[in-house]
Amino acid sequence: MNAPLVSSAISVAASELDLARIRADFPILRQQVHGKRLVYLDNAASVQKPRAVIDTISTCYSDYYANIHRGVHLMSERSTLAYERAREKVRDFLNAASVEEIIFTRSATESINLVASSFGGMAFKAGDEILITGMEHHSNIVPWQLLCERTGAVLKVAPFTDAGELILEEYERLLDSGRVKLAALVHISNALGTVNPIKTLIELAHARGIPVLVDGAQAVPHLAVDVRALDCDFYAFSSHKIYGPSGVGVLYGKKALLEAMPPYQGGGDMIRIVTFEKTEFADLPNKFEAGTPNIAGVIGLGAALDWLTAIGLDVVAAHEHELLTYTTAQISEIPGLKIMGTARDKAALVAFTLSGAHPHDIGTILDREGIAIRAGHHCAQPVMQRYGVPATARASFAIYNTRDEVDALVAALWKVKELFA
Ligand code: C6P
Repeated sequence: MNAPLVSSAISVAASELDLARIRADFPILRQQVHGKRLVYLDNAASVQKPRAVIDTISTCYSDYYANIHRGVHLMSERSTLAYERAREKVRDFLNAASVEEIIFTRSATESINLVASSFGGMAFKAGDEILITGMEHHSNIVPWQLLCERTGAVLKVAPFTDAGELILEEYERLLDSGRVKLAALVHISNALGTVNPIKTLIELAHARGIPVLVDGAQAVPHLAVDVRALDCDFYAFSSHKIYGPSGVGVLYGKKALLEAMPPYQGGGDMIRIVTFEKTEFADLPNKFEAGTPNIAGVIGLGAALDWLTAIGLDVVAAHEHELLTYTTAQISEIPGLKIMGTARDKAALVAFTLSGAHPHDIGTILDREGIAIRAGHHCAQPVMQRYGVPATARASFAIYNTRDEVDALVAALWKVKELFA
């Protein structure tokens, strides 16, 4: 089998961030949009893909693709090997104890739905509570509401301050009801950028015997996550936000919990023996991977993790933090611009409103300048309701963004300001 292609950015030393070389790894960044260079600041929605990932997926399809875990032929063996190697990469990336604890899904959304359906169906009865926070993405709200409808359980919501920080006393008070069966918490808010003190939140729940699911969709691309150090029970994320392809997600779960849980879906590849009377299920992790998965996508995620790890998440975090500080200072000068989410610990995104200009108008005008941002409710409508706004504009950063691009964003925002003055 061909070794996964390794990009030039892999050789970037942790101490010296060579942005030009990193950017050269992303073919899409060479494009012009409306005659302007593309400034891609919609990374929290989905990040662009480095050449290493694109080539790995292409090589999979052109050199060794077949269905996995089934064939006795060479192509199937090669695909299976590459797929399971990617699982080991994810295990290593999260520092999970075993590959049995790494389940591939379609997305962070599906990972959370898996837990809500399987663990939720097993552990909840009428009157039990699920504790979430007020800053959750819809993916960590709606699956629990569906569970509540099925079981009669009740959804509880921990509030946060105007700055976007969880109120710990309120969180503890809600944990103390004696009825909470699971806390499901976002690690980094996609609407505010808040980095929650997740280790403390997990410890507080565990002190009361409550397991914790962490929605890490916005966290894994920006900071190192060690599931054993966190001691979380479940951790969910999507490949497409961490430089991998879309259509792949990860669910980490503690082995004992996953073993106790019933399958989420039934079908091929998740069984040991099937008769019309009864089915015996496969061991972990296959028990939760029914049907043919996104084989090339999973292998592509493995390449993305190699690429990112070679740069180093400490380097990524330092660079993105610098961009965040610079952006915050620059856009705060614009009269009428209000940043939503000013937590002390913030990841690399800035959500804002500008008086007189609807966020969608801001997004459209910026697009004409070649700048891609997201405008809307960011699938976090309760956060918008918390601040009494229908939507915000949001610029979010990745490792390849530059101060230059922030300058372009700021100049364009001044233009918007003048236009709507
Ligand atoms: N947030 C954003 O623009 P999926 O769609 O399953 O890959 O990820 C869902 C998800 C879950 N949790 C958080 C905190 C998220 O930010 C997201 C996706 C994107 O903010 C798309 S709405």
